[in-house]
Amino acid sequence: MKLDKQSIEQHNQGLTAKHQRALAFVSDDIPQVEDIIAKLEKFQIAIPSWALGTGGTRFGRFTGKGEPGSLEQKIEDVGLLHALNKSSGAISLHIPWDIPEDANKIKELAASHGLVFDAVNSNTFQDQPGQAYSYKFGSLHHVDPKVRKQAVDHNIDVINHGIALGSKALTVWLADGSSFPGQLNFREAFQNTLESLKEIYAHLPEDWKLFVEYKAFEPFFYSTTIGDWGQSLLLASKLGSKAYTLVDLGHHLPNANIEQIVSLLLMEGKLGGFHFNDSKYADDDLTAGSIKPYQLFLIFNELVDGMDARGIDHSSGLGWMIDASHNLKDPLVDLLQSVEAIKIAYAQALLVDRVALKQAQQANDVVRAQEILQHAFRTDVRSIVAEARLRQGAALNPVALFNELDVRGKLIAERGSQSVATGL
Ligand code: PSV
Ligand code: MN
Ligand code: MN
Repeated sequence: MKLDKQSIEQHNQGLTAKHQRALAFVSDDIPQVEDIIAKLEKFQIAIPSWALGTGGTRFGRFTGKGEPGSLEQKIEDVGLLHALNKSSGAISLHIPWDIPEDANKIKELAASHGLVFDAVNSNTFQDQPGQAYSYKFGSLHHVDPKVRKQAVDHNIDVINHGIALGSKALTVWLADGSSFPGQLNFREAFQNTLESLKEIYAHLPEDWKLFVEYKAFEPFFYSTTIGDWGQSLLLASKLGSKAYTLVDLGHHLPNANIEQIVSLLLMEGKLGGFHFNDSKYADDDLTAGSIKPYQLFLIFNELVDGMDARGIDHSSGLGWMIDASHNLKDPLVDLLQSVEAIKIAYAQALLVDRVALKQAQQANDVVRAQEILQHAFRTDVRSIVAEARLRQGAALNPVALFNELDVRGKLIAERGSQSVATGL
């Protein structure tokens, strides 16, 4: 299904008066509001193909209905999101869950929805049918060179799919690790990983990036071979200028200061991008901003500060992606909420009075520094984010319109109650 312009316009008309009142009220005190709206209009967040279906937990999966059963339908779903918010103009694929049989056709289909292809993701954390060697004890770090070669070849294959689709980055997340002391020689595991990544890196086109994701724990519980940002940064630095660290917000030990990590990676020119989500306990993959919205704001505060310091374009300089999993909510609604939360945090970070903050820091004025940040965080910028959407022809309230139009009901009517989408 595709959304027609008329439904969006009709929805917007009904909300215009209220929206204008809220916008006028908040804009009064924000002289740079036009600049903020322009930045918001450009800011796009990629949707992961694996978050369009129900993920489930270790204990079960309560499947939704009308979920996408093919790559074409996944693209259609992201097209719906993009029509509703004009902020989800890219899809991130996961190979081999998403095999584009005919890349040109898939590209055309995506383009007809206004979508491009973001980073492609490899999968060496599951065994695939017919695969010669098992990844039970890891992939790129494996003690057996034959297993490592198989995993390297897979990543090269993923790069080739990405080239055909116009992607510009490969994201590598490894499940490689150990669950018991003594199981692994840490140095050898790291060195094997580095050597394997070097082979993959050698196949990257000139204008591509390699994102090295890290994760503290899970699926293994004693050690992870790329377990934190230091290990990822070490690998990225040894690999070369096309390799970067990717920060997934759910991949840290409890209470980690992610905004500080982000700040230093940016300073070093090694922050490649993000997997946005939120969590309370572990890699919960919940809706961005649903648990710790202040943390999300503080991260964006560092991002804006660091990107401006290095002259990095906010919209295109880094990879902005969601990585989420849905068990309770409709995946599409959840993704709309995540995109909204990300844009709110970004808008609030753009509000921070950086000159005043600098003065407060230089004067060790702790109270003032906190006041400045919290003033921005406590400003209700929702109407500013909505205005950016309105100007792009999207919905003033995407979630409300999704429900008003009974989008899920229509997808169920079209696709049936099947649910074969792969979700993490
Ligand atoms: C597993 O933790 C994970 O969520 C990683 O964050 C990856 O980015 C994602 O799966 C897709 O492979
Ligand atoms: Mn991730
Ligand atoms: Mn994860």
